[in-house]
Amino acid sequence: MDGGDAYGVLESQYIRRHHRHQPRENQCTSALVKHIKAPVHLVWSLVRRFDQPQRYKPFISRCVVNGDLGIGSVREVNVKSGLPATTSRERLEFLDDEEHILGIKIVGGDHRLKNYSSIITVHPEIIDERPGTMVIESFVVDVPEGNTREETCYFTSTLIACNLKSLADVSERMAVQDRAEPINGF
Ligand code: A8S
Repeated sequence: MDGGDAYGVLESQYIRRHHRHQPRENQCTSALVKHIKAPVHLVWSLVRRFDQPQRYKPFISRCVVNGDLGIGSVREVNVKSGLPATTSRERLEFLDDEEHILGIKIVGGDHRLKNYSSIITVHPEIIDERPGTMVIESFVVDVPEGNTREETCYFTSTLIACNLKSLADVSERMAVQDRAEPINGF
């Protein structure tokens, strides 16, 4: 992660502060940024639910967490058909409701993302004079044998971009509904 020209000043600051991965020789890392026209509390309410990733992640069909939810909790995720995987086992590493930071690690499953670790942070910003949200998601993962660093980065970033697009769609729908409620409840 170099936080270089691809990101704006604010993005680079947040990335330097919260998204410090230390990739080994055989790993790749990157960060994606998404601007969402919905307030932070709505976006964070979706992101923080480690037990319900299917609320916004379009490729997940089912998620089960055994036992109490907390740091160290493991979720068993089922992936929709058509993808090169059916299951993933993921552990909650970090959850900060004040700073809006979620960290997970993938610890198993029948896919190719070995030693995958991700951080997602959620920051307030003003978009079109309304409360909006900047979401940053970064990851580090092994480059599998037979693949290049570029292929691995592209594959992973594409999936995350889809997740962030869907997070924006769901949050923005919730925001519109929230704004309409006083009228509906009149
Ligand atoms: C996330 C991020 C990713 C999830 C990927 C990258 C995954 O769920 C999918 C396909 C795979 O091959 C790997 O935060 C895996 O969800 C959609 C099953 C892990």
